Amino acid sequence: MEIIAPTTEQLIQEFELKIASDTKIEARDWMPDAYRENLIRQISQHAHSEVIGMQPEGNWITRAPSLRSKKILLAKIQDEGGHGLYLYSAAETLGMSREEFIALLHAGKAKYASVFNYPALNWADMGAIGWLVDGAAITNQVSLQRTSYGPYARAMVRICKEESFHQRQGYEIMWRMMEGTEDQRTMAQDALNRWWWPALMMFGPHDSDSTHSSLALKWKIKRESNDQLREKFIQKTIPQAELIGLNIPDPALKLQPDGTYLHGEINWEEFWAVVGGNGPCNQQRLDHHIKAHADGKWVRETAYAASLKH
Ligand code: BYC
Repeated sequence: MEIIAPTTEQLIQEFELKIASDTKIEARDWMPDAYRENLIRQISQHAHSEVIGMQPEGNWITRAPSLRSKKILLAKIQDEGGHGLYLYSAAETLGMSREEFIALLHAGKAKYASVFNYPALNWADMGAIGWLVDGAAITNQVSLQRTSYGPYARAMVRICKEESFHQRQGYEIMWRMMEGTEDQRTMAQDALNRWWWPALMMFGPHDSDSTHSSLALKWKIKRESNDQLREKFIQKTIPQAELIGLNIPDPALKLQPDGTYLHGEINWEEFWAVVGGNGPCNQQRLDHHIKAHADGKWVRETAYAASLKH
């Protein structure tokens, strides 16, 4: 019996039907090139963010104020490395290798979240990063658990469970500092002042300036838009700050009769400068990754040689 290959129109129709019925697209399924390319870009950049994001906190492991806080911070940073691994693996199912992703990162062609190009100056920053940066990340990633690409959606489920622990450990640091001395309260407020706006920038440009959103939303790669997710994060985080006596560093903040807050505008010039490679720590973060990758070459080679023996 002659097998007739489906036409491109039929393949597109089948793909669109799966998207419409919320059936996950799997690695071996046919998919439009633009869908594959957008996923490779977003997932690999997401993986880079997890791994580069280990640097600001990694710097504080040796200076944690107690054994308890050191153990928690170590576990948290190790989780971020694990998230990077799940995400590189999910991206590799789309036909590109980890080496290629890393080469693009080192060449400055692949992005990672702009927030990690700001310095972590003191212990209160560990609180602000966990509470705000992981808090923003979860808001986005809870939504991505329903992304249309199966391997990405499944990676998100585990990542979200771990991120929610990270958010709480950060909030606990802030809360303890707010219950401490005047100096500790000042440090906590200062950390919030420095991390609030970069955390809001994690959600990306306004929907009207977002290049990839319309296709990503149509194909359910993204389930909510940049502005919708940012708004969710702002509205849930302000009461958390108020509960422990912190002030959100936004003079335009105003409580509305319906219980929601009006807020000010992000400095988009700063956002695009950091995204474009000109943030306070861009060069340092990339140089560190390049060095760590080169230093780890013998480990990769040894692991590969060992794998051939079995
Ligand atoms: N930073 O069309 P748009 C973590 C770029 S880490 C830098 O809206 P998209 C953690 C964007 O890439 C979790 N670049 O893009 C780890 C695009 O440029 P390209 C991080 C940004 O993709 C350690 C251009 O601007 N989470 O939790 O539709 C310690 C136009 O943007 C940023 C994720 O990665 C930015 N903030 O939407 C602690 C979530 N925003 O690629 C914590 C997964 C935009 O054309 N990613 N750009 O050159 C996403 O959900 C989406 O990629 C974004 C952007 C919402 C970020």
